Amino acid sequence: MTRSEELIEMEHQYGAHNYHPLPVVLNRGEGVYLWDCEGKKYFDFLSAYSAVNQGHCHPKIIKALNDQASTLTLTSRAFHNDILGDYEKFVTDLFGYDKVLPMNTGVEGGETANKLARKWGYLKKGIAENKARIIFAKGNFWGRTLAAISSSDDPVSYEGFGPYMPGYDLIPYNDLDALEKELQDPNVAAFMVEPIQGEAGVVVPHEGYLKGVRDLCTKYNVLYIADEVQTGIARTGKMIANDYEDSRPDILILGKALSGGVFPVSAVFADNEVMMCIKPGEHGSTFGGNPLACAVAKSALEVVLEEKLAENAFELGNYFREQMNTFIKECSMVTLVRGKGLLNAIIINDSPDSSTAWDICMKLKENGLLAKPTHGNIIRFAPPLCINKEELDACIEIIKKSVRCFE
Ligand code: IF1
Repeated sequence: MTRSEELIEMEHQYGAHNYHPLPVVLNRGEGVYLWDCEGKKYFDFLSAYSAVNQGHCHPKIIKALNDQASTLTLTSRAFHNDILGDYEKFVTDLFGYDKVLPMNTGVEGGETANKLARKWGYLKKGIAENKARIIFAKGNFWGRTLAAISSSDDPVSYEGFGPYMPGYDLIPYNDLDALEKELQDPNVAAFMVEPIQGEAGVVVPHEGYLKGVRDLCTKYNVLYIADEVQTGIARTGKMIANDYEDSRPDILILGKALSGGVFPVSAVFADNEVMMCIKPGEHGSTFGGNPLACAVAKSALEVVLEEKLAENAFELGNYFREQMNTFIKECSMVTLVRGKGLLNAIIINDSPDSSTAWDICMKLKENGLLAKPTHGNIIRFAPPLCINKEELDACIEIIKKSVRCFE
């Protein structure tokens, strides 16, 4: 039995079975590369679901981690610390909001945004107590909490976990008419949506959708909450995906690559009119805004800026889709490639409940590239944004070679 097999067995025996990972056991990461316990090297084409945009174990981020970890890691918010204020100024300047509420995971960011929206609905919009509604798009994914699954239309997410959060309703994604119809209800406090739906299979809305959302939310005095946990931090070729259109969200949620995958860090941004609706003691978390998280996140953002990762993602993303579209013309196994920047996916020409996408990912693994199917017959391709053209060309060849095995 190899070390990897031993470790998989231990996870099976002693760990909850809440995942079905690809059978690979990684023990080292550097830049765009991962290694397994037997020393095999892989290109990482998932980036921990866009949390490792800066590349694995980036030296600048690891230095920030080590320096702060040996100085002061956690004070709780019962006291101030000398890192938080500087970090809050840095990120609110960078993303252009009055204030930030620091949390830890993406779903905590979503929960925070929902609480802010409801509170604003009651205090500012005048919605009657406990009547606030939040609208979501079908196909959304923002985490695993009871509130998050209450807004899901994926039975795998919500079945068996009821009863569900009241005041949540769904409309079709990328449908401005459906949105306008819902927003006419004065009880609607917010519309929460991903600018590109990640888990749904990298679903890119039509050009102008985000601007349309912005304008409708303004027209009906509804808060536009943008969930950029997966699309943010340069992944789509802009610092946030909403930068592609004139669609500034009222509440912006960031997570994942906010820390470069080194530490759980999320953040909720809003201007004073919204953010000041939450008073001392009404929200927070033990680790929210801890010095270690702030030091890591600030260095992770500096890496994005210094290494121009958004520009690289924009340029190499276009190149990747061009190359894959050429490949599709000669390969019947793939029907479509879609995405923005270096958040892309291919649609496999087989039924969603076939094992083909999984089998292709197993072949990719054999050929030295790690990716994982999202829903059914869709494979997401999201390498670290520090990838260069030579590395991307090598990955494109691996993808073509692997897919051809199933023709
Ligand atoms: C897992 C999926 C992706 C997210 C968006 C909020 C969150 C996520 C747009 C919550 C998290 C993660 C969760 C992770 C796998 C991954 C995922 F497959 F689950 F759906 F990326 F698509 N908003 N997505 O994508 O952030 O609380 O996880 O920090 O659950 O294994 P989180």
